[in-house]
Parts: sequence; C-alpha cells; structure tokens
Amino acid sequence: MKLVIGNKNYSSWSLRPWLLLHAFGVPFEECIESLAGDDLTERLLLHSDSARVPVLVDQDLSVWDSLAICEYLNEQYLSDRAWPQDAKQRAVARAVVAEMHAGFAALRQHLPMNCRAQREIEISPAVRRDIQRVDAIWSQYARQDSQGDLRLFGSFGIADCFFAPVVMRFVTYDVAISDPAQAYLNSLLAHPSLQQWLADAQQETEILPEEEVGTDRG
Ligand SMILES: N[C@@H](CCC(=O)N[C@@H](CS)C(=O)NCC(=O)O)C(=O)O
Repeated sequence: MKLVIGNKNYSSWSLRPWLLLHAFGVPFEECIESLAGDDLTERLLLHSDSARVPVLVDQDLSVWDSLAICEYLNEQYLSDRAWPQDAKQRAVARAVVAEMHAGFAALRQHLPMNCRAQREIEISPAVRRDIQRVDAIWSQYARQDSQGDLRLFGSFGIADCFFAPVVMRFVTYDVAISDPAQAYLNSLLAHPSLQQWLADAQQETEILPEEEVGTDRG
C-alpha cells in the first residue's frame, strides 16, 4: 500500500492519513511529491484525477481526499478502531471531523502549516473565531486514554489526525489558547508519530514562498 503525500513541512492534508497509518503501525510505502514546480498538476495527475494529495493506492484502488482515505483505512485495516465505539460519541466525533474538513477557512488561509518555522503573526477577528472554536472542541472532547494521554473522545483516532495539523499551526504561530486546550495540544504533539513527522519536516529544505507568512520569533 502506498500513500502519496506533499512536503511534510507544508502539506496539512497529507499529515492526517499519514498519522493514522503510522500511529497504528500499518505498513505502507511513502511517496513524497513536492508541491513546488510548474509541473505540479501534471505530476499529481499521475496518482489521481483529483490532482491533489494525499492519495492512497492499495493494489488496484486509488482513494483521494484525506477523510475518504481515513475511512477506508479504518474499515479495511484498523477493525473500526479509529472512531469511538459508542454510537453517540461516534456521531459527535464525525461532526467534529466534518467541521474541520469543511470549515476553518480563515485559520487555514492565514496560518498555513509550516512545521519547521517559529513565527509571529497578527491574528484577525475571523482567525480568532476559528481559534476559539478549536479551543472549545479540544476542551470539550479531549479525555485521557488508557495510557493517560489526552486524546479526542478518549482514544487516538481520526479526530486526532484531523486536528494534528492545527496543533502544528498553533505551535508555529505560538497561538494562545486555554489551559485545557493547551494540555491536549501538548499531549498530541508528544505522540511519537507526530514527532516523527516533525523530524522529517525539519530535514526538508524546499521552501514554498506562498506558505511562508509572519515574522521570525527570536
Ligand atoms: N480535500 C482534499 C484537499 C487536498 C489538497 O488540497 N491538497 C493540497 C496539498 S496540502 C494539494 O494537493 N495541492 C495541490 C494543488 O493545489 O495543485 C483532502 O482532504 O485530501
């Protein structure tokens, strides 16, 4: 099975399924397509008609879109362990993931994922509203798992994978959040798989100028 992803430093959508695969120890081959260059669309079209990453290739099947990939992995490789087992919790987890998948436009646009940078940036009212909503979700739904780590709905799964890129954004731009939300951020950031992604991102040297915003923090 192969997962095609973009630059680890920048590709927030790619992080989601990569983290799910890595955290659950599912064997997969990683294929990185640089998100730079005039031939980008041409290269991405070789993997999927969507011309976007991530793309999961499993034998004759190609699945694009981070949420569809996570759902497929949950069904085919994770014995349904990536969603809460309780039906009501699962419904809320799905709502929170859908909200992340389709919303938070201001946060996405103005605070792009840039794992290896440490930046200061002015927070607009629209971005502030998105941050407050993320804070409320983390504060409300993060609970200790059996190891004592804080995970959404009390067990590592798709919801954590969907908010992992936001963790990286908040770290880069040193976003102030409430104590309960910060505790969740710290706990997810310490996950060995997220640390592995971060280490890999730090090894990358390619710069995408349009993703570089804010000013360096000392
Ligand atoms: N809804 C898609 C979005 C994927 C997406 O926009 N990926 C970006 C990289 S992070 C991309 O492929 N960009 C290439 C381009 O815009 O040409 C998903 O969840 O996978």
